[in-house]
Amino acid sequence: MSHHDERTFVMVKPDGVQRGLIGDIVSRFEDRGLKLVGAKFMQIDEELAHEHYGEHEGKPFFEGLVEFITSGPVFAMVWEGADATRQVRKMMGETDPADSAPGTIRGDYGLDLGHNVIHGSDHEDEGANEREIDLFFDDAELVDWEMDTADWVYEDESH
Ligand code: IDP
Ligand code: MG
Repeated sequence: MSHHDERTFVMVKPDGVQRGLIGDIVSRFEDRGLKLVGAKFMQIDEELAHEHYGEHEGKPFFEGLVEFITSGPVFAMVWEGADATRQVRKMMGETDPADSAPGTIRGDYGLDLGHNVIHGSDHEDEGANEREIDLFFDDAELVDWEMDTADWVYEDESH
């Protein structure tokens, strides 16, 4: 593996699951050339929600955020590829769907800040991707595999 092995944590939130957007969102990352290395359909409990969103504890929207993220199933994923964390954030759009460009996930599917369809690790928060992957996945749940199309996604051979 090489510089194409950056991994990031991504999650379809309860609103995205309820609205039937899992398939579309997975397709966007597949189409981009990213490699899926882990995925699970699960419900987040209170404790995990507090850990995952710990940086927002004390903010006025925190309790509502925890209530929302634990309110129904989510689809948690790990995607791998060159610059994966930043590229996924670009594909997601801004935190507020109202500020997100059409063509981004939040810009295409959301209208409301609290219900913004998707979570992705923040590339501006050093190590957030690895921390979040560890929080949601055991090592054994992540799959090492060769994606044959990588020869066409990347120009060089080092993947
Ligand atoms: P991010 O999801 O784009 O990384 P963060 O600032 O980390 O955005 O906030 C985490 C989540 O908390 C957001 O995705 C959004 O659902 C929710 N959130 C953030 N700020 C507000 C707010 O001011 N009001 C309500 N919900 C918010
Ligand atoms: Mg964030």
